[in-house]
Amino acid sequence: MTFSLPALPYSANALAAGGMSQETLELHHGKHHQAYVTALNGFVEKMPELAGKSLDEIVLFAKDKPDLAPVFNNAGQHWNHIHFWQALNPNGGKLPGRLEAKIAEDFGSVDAFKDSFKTAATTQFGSGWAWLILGSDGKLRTTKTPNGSNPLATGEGKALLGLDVWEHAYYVDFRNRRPDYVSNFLDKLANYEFAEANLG
Ligand code: MN3
Repeated sequence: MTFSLPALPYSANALAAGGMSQETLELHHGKHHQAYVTALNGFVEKMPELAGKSLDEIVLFAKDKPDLAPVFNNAGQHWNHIHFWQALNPNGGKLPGRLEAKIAEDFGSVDAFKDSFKTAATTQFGSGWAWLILGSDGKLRTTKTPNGSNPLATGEGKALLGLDVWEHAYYVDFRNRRPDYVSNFLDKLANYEFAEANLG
């Protein structure tokens, strides 16, 4: 199976008013994400053990295998970015009722959830991701993963909402101010309808 770059579900300038510029989106989607897809397809072409596997299957097959680290990193980053484009919304930041009630139940309040997510996102040292996940115990929690890893690979739970905290995601718009990028996401760009749909 070869993989392809999905189209953005909105125009490249659709998030600018919400704080994510067209320059960031064009670079991030057209260059960074495309590079992960190209590298992954290169591995699939030359490695028979990857042939016919879905993206999820490649992530799970390559994890924890040191000699397959480049495969894992690029497959994981393809998986993560497919999620990420859907986790953004030009009219984001508004919590639908079912998710809001579940967040209130499991975190105590929406503010407590946001604080928890911000802590995960800002304490991820170096490149990685912050996530809202649904654990196998049925509870929501936040977590973080380094580099190209994700909740599928760690087995921690189902990814509901993920935020890219690699510098390429925010340096054009927020320079070194990762905390501001995270707060802006939670308040203006987060697609909580997508997160709620992922609850199942
Ligand atoms: Mn990225």
